[in-house]
Parts: sequence; C-alpha cells; structure tokens
Amino acid sequence: MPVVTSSLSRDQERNLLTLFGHVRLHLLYKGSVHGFTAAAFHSRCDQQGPTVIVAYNAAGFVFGAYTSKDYAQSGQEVHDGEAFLYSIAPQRNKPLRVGGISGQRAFTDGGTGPNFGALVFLCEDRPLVQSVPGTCFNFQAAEMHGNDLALTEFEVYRVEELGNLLEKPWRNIQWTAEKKQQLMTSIQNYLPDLKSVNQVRVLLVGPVGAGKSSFFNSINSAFRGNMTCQAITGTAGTSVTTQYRAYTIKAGRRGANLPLILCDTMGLEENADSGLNIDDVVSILKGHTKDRYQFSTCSSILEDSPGYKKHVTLNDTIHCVAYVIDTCKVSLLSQKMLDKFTAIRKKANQLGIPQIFVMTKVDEACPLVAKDLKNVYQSVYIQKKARQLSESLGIPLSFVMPVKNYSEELELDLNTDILLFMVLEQMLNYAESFFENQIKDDQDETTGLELYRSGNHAR
Ligand SMILES: Nc1nc2c(ncn2[C@@H]2O[C@H](COP(=O)(O)OP(=O)(O)OP(=O)(O)O)[C@@H](O)[C@H]2O)c(=O)[nH]1
Ligand SMILES: [Mg+2]
Repeated sequence: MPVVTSSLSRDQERNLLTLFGHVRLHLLYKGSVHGFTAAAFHSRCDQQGPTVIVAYNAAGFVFGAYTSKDYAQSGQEVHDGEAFLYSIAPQRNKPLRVGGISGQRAFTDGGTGPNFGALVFLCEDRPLVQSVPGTCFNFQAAEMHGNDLALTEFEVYRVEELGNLLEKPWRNIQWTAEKKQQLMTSIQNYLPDLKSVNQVRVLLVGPVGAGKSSFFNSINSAFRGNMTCQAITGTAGTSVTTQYRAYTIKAGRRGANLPLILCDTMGLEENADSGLNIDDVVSILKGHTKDRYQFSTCSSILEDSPGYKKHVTLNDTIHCVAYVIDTCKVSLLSQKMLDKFTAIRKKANQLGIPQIFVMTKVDEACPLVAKDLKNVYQSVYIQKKARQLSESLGIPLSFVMPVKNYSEELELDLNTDILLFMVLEQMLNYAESFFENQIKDDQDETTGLELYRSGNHAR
C-alpha cells in the first residue's frame, strides 16, 4: 500500500485549521486510495474520536463536517453540540462555518456514508454528496459547494488536540554546551566491557520514512561538526533505504572511530510481503548479514547468499535494537505494524538484546517544540505520544526517547545535538547491560579471564 498523502493545499489546510483550536490533523482515509464506499470509510474512520470530513469538488470548494463524537455504526441519532459544517472556497478569505440547528441531531450513525442530514457523503457508494439544507444544518447551497455535488476527492482526518506546555518537564535536561561536551566525551571514551567486542552495534528498525537514515546522518553530522548526508533519505511510497548498512562514525573529520556502529535497514511496511521481512531482521540480530546486503521484499537472506556471513562472533551481533517511530504517526500505527514490532521484540528478547524506542520528528509533531526544542519534555502532546507508544507496545515509558533529526538545516544546533547524544548514551547504557549478561553467562561456562576488559566483574 503506497504512503497516503493529503490533497489539501497549504492555504486550504491553513484555512481549515482556523476552525479549530491548537490541533493536528491526521489523515485516516482517502476515497481515491481506499475506495469511495461506506464500508471503506467505516473500516478506517470508526472509533477514531473527533474527525473532520474534507470533500473536494471540481468547482474548487473544499467542504465537509466536523464531529467530536465517534462513528460506530450504532444506528443511533447522535447529538453533538460541537459539530459543524464548513466550506472553503477560492473566492472567500475566511471559511464558512455552519453550526447545527438547535435540538436537531448532528448526524445519523448508520452503516451508510457519513450522514449529517443536510449533507450526506458517499451516496450509493459513489463520490457523490446529497445536499438538503435545512435538515440538521442550514446553509445556502451555492455558498457551501457551488451546487457541484460530484466529488473529485473525499478525505477524513482525525482531529487531535495538541495541548500546551506542562508546568514541569517530565525529564530534566541541561541544555548547555557543557552538557553536550560531557555527553560527547563519555560516548567517545566508551569501551565495551568484553574484550572480543570492539564496537557496539545498534540496529535501527522502523516503518518507512520514520527517520532511521536521518538519525544516522544526524549523529554523523553532530560528531563531524558539519552537516553530512552519507545515507540517502527522503520520502517515497516504499522504503528509500534498500541495502543493509553498518555505518561507522568518526569524531571529527579525521578523528577516531566512535565505539558505535549504527546499522540502517529498509523500512517496515504493514503487509506481510512488503518492506523489511522479519527473517532478515533475525539474521541481522545474529550478525549473519554483511554490510551492503541488498534486501529483497520477496525473499529473506539464505545461508548461501553472498551477503550471508556464516561464522559470527559477539563482535558481529547486534547489541541494542532501536525502534525508530515518527511521533506524528504513533496513534496511526496499525495492528499489522504493531504485530511486526511484537515479532521483532520477541526475537530480540529471546536473544537477550536490549531495546529502545526513538520517537523522531518531534518538531513536526508539535509547533511548540518546532519553536523551541527545549520544550520537548514539556509539550503535553509529545508526552501523550510517548505514553501512547509505551502503552500500545507494552514497554516502560523510560524506554522512549524523543528526538529531532537534522532534516533541512545547514548548521548544527546545540539543543538538537544534546537530544541526539542523549539517545546515543542510552543506547550504550543498554548495550552495557547486554555485555554484563554475556559476562554472567560466560562465567557459568568458562573461567577465561582474558574475556573482560575491566576488573569490575567477579570472575
Ligand atoms: N522535520 C523532521 N523531518 C525529519 C526528521 N527525521 C526525518 N525527517 C524527514 O523524514 C523523511 C524520511 O526520513 P528518512 O531518514 O529517509 O527515513 P527512513 O526511516 O530512513 O525511511 P526509509 O529508508 O524509506 O524506510 C526525510 O525527508 C527526512 O528529512 C525529524 O526529526 N524532523
Ligand atoms: Mg532509510
């Protein structure tokens, strides 16, 4: 399934947003992609909380209906004091907003297309609207839709409150140059406790377009001291990254390698036969996949594939898995995608590999954070998304790390670096737990003193 994008122009979106408070719109359904049928509408829009319908016609009108209630096909008449119809037309500066007629229902919650009385969408499972001004809502037909009832597109968005700033941040961060320097030094000086391991390998996995490759580029840039774009990034219907890449990072242009390798993968997709497949993830976790292995959506890596490494040591295996997730899409993660996460988590748990959840694009998700990144742990919306992620995946909130990648900047920024380095520091801390468990396991089997770098472990 290709990535579904909104048909709203910037001006239309800006106009539409003036009808609400401080909200984000999430596209749930698009007629031209999912089908102009009541069934397709209900399968994506039922039980989604507040939503807004956005219908388009050839006369240039963008019009529809907002309700704060769920669609649920209950067969009931739904009263909603907050519901309204609206219309945006090229010749009007401000959108037209039409409140409900007092005492009348807002909509009939049936199995048909959305039925707001005066406007009934997807009539007879076609891109058509029926217009009966005076039923539930009253308006001039010419003002609402220019008397053009054939739809060129039909979309439904979930309307999510963004909220404001918390009084106190839910994590305390020192946004200072000293903090950045301290994080950089501790990352550069890190040494895995096991002698056989030279560098910590962190695997980046996540849905298409979540920001996996950008995360590597951002870390690379922050350590180099200038913007880099070694990994190709961007947006396309399917994953931009198609090769497995194990990236080393240098501290400074000619500096030493960091004790960390970031392993970038192809994006996960909802369907079983597209995007990164789970068997490939297992091979990577176990260290069998060579750098630059070309992923294939139709088959996983085989033992006789040229990209398969037969003999592996702890130096080749993954020591920490980082799930990379777009903050704006946390509440849109489908069950199929969550099932893929669960399958990977199960494998990683079996192998004893610690895991961390990186929530990217906090700047896109919350305007207050876009304005000042230091608001990241004070934004009600970001905290809500972190909690939602932790609940939907059944992981502690402490495993969730919000981050902003460099995407369009030309210069590095202190606060962006601090947030990025904090994620890296956490990855190293988690990998450390993995090594400690290996040491514990080895102790039970061997007395090989030379295995360990430090003298901290009882032998
Ligand atoms: N504003 C903003 N944009 C971001 C951020 N992270 C990534 N992007 C943008 O999101 C788009 C996708 O990023 P990629 O890094 O290519 O995502 P990916 O997860 O590697 O995607 P695939 O390789 O296709 O699976 C790019 O246009 C990035 O510039 C972020 O934190 N903030
Ligand atoms: Mg990528």
